Amino acid sequence: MTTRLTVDAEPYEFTFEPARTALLVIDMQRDFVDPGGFGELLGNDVAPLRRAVAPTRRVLDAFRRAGLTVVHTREGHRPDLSDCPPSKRARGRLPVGIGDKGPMGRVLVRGEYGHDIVDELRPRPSEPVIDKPGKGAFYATDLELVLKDQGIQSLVVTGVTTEVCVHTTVREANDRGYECLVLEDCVASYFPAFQAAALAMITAQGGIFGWVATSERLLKVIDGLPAQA
Ligand code: C5J
Repeated sequence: MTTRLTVDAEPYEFTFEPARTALLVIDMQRDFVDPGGFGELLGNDVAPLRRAVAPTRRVLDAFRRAGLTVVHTREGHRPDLSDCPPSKRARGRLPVGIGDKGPMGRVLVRGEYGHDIVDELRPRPSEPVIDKPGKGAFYATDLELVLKDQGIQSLVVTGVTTEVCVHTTVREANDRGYECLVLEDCVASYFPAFQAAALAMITAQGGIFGWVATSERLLKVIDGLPAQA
């Protein structure tokens, strides 16, 4: 029998089949979330992003306990920067920018300490990690193939930043037919006004890009699933 669950969400309830749902953890990398990373080099206070770590960990634990699919993403580039558009590297005119040596290694470069995911959300070996050169997790990656192979239809979306990589990915997913539930306390922006506007844009016009709920509302239903070994 197919299990379907319903979460109290905006603009109306979100219904999903757990076996066909993946938790997507977007770019919870030290470079965005921790002091000394790219986010701070851009002049941001990283505290609002750090606040998303604990609720995301609770959702991650619930998905793992129920044996559901988890996929992580990381934004970054090859060490030779051959997949980094010069326009992206030049933007911001930063004294220390993409590819340069920062306090946590070369900024947004794969294999560097800052590029990796924060310890609290470290992926398990069974959880795919999608390395992406852009903002959207579908662009120039095999995310769609990974999701298709696992029969995924719905995405529970967490990560940073809400108005940049989360939004771009939700828009890409929406155009590919995925149903997206964005967890408002598990996504974060350096800018409170952008956080509010980005979430409002998702649920406007009857949920033009998807649904929004708190992690507490989702956990209420996920925690009712039997634990897997
Ligand atoms: C940004 C991201 N903001 N992960 N990346 O450059 O949102």
